[in-house]
Amino acid sequence: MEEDVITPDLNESSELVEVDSDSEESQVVMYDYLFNVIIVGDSGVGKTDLIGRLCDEAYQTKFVTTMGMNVESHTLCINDKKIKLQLWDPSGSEKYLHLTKKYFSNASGIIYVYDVSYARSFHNIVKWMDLVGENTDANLPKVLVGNKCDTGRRAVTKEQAERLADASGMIFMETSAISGHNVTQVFSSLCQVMIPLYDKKFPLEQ
Ligand SMILES: Nc1nc2c(ncn2[C@@H]2O[C@H](COP(=O)(O)OP(=O)(O)OP(=O)(O)O)[C@@H](O)[C@H]2O)c(=O)[nH]1
Ligand SMILES: [Mg+2]
Repeated sequence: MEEDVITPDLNESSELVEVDSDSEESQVVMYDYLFNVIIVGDSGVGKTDLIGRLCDEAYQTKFVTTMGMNVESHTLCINDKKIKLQLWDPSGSEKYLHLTKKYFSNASGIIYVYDVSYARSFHNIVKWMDLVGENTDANLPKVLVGNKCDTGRRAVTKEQAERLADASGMIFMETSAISGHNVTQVFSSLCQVMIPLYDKKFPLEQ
């Protein structure tokens, strides 16, 4: 039986208007870009915590595996432009892969996450790339993230990760969801690649 799938809003048009109905007085929020970003990687690498750190500046120490898919939104401001990110956070567990795959074709950008202290999660990035590659444009902007750089336990060197990132046209960064190190930078760097691609695809009329 098919599982319910939330369909991402794909209308990435500029100057969109969002009504925030959760606030006491509904307020109109303007943004210039809307991007769907999917964050993938093995279970336990810290995908949900990276999003939590970005959106709430909070960190959850207890591991609660994502059931299926979460979605959060967050707005960044870059060069006076408001960029709304819809952050799709699938479980890394194999049992949800059939569900996760349905979202790839709607992505504007991909973040691949591994755990710097766990080599297997790095080696599995290639599997995640194959899975994403089957369902997306090869030129999709992407970032490779080595999370948990705070642990002091290193099983993957920066050089290994840089080699993979260079060979696959990805930006590479190490992060910590605990300290917040590089977390905002990951998302803003991805935006810096997504924005010119979007502007080229949908040029403003003169
Ligand atoms: N030391 C350290 N631990 C982290 C960091 N980020 C996440 N963790 C821990 O790693 C565990 C898993 O984090 P999650 O964010 O739930 O992992 P996930 O990738 O979303 O896992 P799934 O939802 O199962 O796919 C939790 O116990 C977190 O506390 C980090 O930067 N440093
Ligand atoms: Mg999760």
